[in-house]
Amino acid sequence: MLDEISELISVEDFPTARFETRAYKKAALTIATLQEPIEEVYRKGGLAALMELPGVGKSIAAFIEEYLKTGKTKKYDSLKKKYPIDIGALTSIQGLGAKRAVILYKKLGVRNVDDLKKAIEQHRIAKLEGFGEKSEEVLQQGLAFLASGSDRVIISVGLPAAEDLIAKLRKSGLVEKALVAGSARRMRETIGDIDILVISKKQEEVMDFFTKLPEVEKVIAKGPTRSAVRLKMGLNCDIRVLKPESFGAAVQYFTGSRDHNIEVRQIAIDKGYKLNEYGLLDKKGKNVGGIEEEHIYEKLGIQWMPPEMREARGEVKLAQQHKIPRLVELDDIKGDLHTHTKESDGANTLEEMAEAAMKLGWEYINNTDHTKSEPVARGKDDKAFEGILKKVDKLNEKLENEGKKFRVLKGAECDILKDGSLDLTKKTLEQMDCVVGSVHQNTKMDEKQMTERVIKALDSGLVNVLAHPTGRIVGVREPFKIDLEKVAEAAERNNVALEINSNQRLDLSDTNIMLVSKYKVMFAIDTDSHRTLEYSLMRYGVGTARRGWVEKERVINTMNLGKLEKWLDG
Ligand code: DGT
Ligand code: CA
Ligand code: CA
Ligand code: ZN
Repeated sequence: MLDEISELISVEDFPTARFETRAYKKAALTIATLQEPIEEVYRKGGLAALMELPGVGKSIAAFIEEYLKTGKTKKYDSLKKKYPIDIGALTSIQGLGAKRAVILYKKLGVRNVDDLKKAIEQHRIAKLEGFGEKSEEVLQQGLAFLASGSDRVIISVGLPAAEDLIAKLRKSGLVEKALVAGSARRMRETIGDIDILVISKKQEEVMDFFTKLPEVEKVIAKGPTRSAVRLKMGLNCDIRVLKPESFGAAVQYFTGSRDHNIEVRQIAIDKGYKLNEYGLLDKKGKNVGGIEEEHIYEKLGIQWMPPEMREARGEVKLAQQHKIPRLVELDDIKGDLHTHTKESDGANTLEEMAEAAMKLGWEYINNTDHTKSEPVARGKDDKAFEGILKKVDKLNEKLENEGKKFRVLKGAECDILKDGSLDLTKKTLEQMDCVVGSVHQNTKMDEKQMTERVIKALDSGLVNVLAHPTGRIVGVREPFKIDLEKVAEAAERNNVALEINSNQRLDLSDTNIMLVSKYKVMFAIDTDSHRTLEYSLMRYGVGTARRGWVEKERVINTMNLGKLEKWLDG
């Protein structure tokens, strides 16, 4: 509600509209990142406790109180009366901000995504003043992207949901084994449905238990060995109860991918076996598969490989030659080179970010607040960075005095401007340990321009990591056009690591990682955390790296601090 209000006020022009837009946005962020529900905060401390929250003043505290007491607010209702539009959904479309959404409502009566679709089909946006053919095309693309992503969810939402279900099954005491298979086990960037496999002697009880879980919205099918449900979170979930002697074959089969399975099955046939989800059958029809999927691969004379590799991209051939690489693992990660604090658009202080990283056993983080061309993210100029760098020094001193083996590196997430220049002076950047360069704005250039822009920044010799190299956000924003091979060449030449962003971007993607891996380029797997809780996203960056066959030696933040510093200086 706070977010929607912020969007709607942003189109108003009363004197304090800009101020209020920011205030509501900030309060929304605060509440979204609270460690406990807002109801709790209010129950324990009333209005006063609300007002102690960062970014919550008197009027927003009153607003929250009104909402908690009555379930609605006058402010929201009156704004919705004035603009009866689905502002959240409309502004999630790439190329459509609140101002233009309101114009579309006033001129064409567009209230929601469906209306927008119709307006585009009828070519009404192309004819609208201030929009035109190009705008219509951009919106059409935005819509297409929304549609293609709408029935899949990002791995960082899908996998935890699957793991919660697994935990409940294990706790029920009804199953001997339970695991997640399918695309979630392969760490695919989006998940179409969750596949769960269990071994149990109590088939019917398992199915009763599972279909009655509070997460279940409706039961699609229910049988003794297989059920399918619709979860409230918006995904379907398949569950299969298996016999122990089939488990290995079933895990192999249902982990997929389909194309990988086709290649494996061919090998089985060539060796005189029959392979299906029930077992690996020899010529006499005897199941020689086993309880673990390793047995299946072993019997077929091919090396077991991590699920992330099973996409029919050459891994089966490699496994036949017993040349499966040792991929980077979450445990190899020693720190995070892209993190934000309250100083710009993050939710935690530098101390809190450092403290949380230490708890994970990391040796360092790089403090990378935004630069001035990102005013929405409260980006900082050279002068402000002077202060930030001093703060980092001070914190490091304190940590050292406390005998903690942890270091905060001095950095910035420095905008790469339209012409390829950097958003801070050389003098400032040279004082930093690790500069992360990012393209955030003017992304609608052609491929040649964008490639030149990024290469110019890398050739400056001032950048250490190129953040989210294609600018995409999964399910939200398509990648911009850029020649990644040329960028990789420049990165190799300049000793710049390419980022694998673990946040909602997952950028580089698995296939792009493979594309640039032809070059001797290094990677940095970062969380781009805007709050301590987001450190937990690291596993998805690692998963994406593994899907791109990345080995530990290629990832700079698997190095210990001393080695990393040498690399950054080199
Ligand atoms: P998703 O759900 O779209 O994110 O992707 P998956 O890979 O989880 O696909 P899903 O849920 O349809 O099926 C799970 C696994 O079962 C799949 O990865 C491989 C296996 N599988 C399903 N259908 C077939 C098939 O027709 N042939 C073969 N060989 N395997 C299949
Ligand atoms: Ca699936
Ligand atoms: Ca499935
Ligand atoms: Zn960032």
